[in-house]
Amino acid sequence: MEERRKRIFSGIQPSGELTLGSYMGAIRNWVALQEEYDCLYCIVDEHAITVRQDPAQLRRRCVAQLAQYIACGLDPEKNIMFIQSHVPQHAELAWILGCYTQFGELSRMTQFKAKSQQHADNITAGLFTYPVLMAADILLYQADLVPVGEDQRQHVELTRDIAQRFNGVYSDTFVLPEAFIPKLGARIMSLDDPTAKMSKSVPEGCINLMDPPEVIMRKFKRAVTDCETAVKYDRENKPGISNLLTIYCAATGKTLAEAEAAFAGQGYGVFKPAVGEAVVELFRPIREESERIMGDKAYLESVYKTGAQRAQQLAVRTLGKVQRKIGFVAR
Ligand code: ATP
Ligand code: LTN
Repeated sequence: MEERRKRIFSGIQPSGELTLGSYMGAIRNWVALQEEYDCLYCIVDEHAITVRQDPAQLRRRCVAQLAQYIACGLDPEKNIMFIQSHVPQHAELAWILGCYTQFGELSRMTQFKAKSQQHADNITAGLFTYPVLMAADILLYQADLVPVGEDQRQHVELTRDIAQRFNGVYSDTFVLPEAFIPKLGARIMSLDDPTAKMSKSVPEGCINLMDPPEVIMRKFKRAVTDCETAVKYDRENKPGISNLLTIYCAATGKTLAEAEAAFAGQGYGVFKPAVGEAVVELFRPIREESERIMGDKAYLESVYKTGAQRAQQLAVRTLGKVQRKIGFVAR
């Protein structure tokens, strides 16, 4: 029998512009993995509405994000690329899995704690159960690997726990997924505050994939660092410079030792613009290609419609199996 190729699922919320963080932590690996795996790459609009979104912006960002995925090098022929809300099985499975998830487990999620502080006036049930929807995304497609940044590790672990629990009660149903986290760039820090994660919902200190070169250069020149001069990696004592070194190495393919040697004795005035230039060159073709693709709305529509159809074919199988196992009457 032909062996099934390993499957990958990942997604990003259209809750803001794609950032250097999401590129280094996630998308770069998606591109690298597309040759060897069967991949589904999603735009998770249902996750985005766990905090308030402007409807027109949300609609625009979903399509722009798809164009940016493609511009980053994801091939819609090789991968299934779609919008989460176009495949209703995600929400259906999430409801079921929510009945196999403990309140205590969700209360421990660090992203929930952080977001409920950020949105103290709007802590919704959706924000709380967000990780259950993420588990549904992953388990619906029997994904083996989930390429994400470090901040999502806890959610993937929870997904495993839910899957294992369900399998234990009803016999093997779900593949147990694993997080796939890059060695370099798994946690890019804010340029304004190198002790906080670079995050698209906090625009200060954030580099966007679509930022023009002069904006990228300005943000890097202003990046917060320490008041020494040596370009040396020391996460404890020099978090700003260490973050810039990580970005430089991830953008150029150099090792930390090579980068330190290249800037020995040169000071931050030379180093910071060099990091900016490396990122400008990395993003330039992506930005240009993305602008081109955005001009072809019919093409983008055909990609997300085909993607949703292909995804749904896989999703109905898992959902049907789950419904049977838990005792729902067949339709
Ligand atoms: P938000 O600010 O809305 O929480 P975000 O900027 O954290 O958004 P997400 O949509 O939550 O971005 O994340 C998209 C993907 O990029 C996830 O796999 C996440 O782990 C990864 N990622 C996000 N920020 C970073 C970062 N600073 N460094 C590395 N990976 C990141
Ligand atoms: N929670 C993720 C986005 C996300 C996701 C997923 C990632 C939603 N569903 C499934 C991987 C697999 C985040 O980036 N904040």
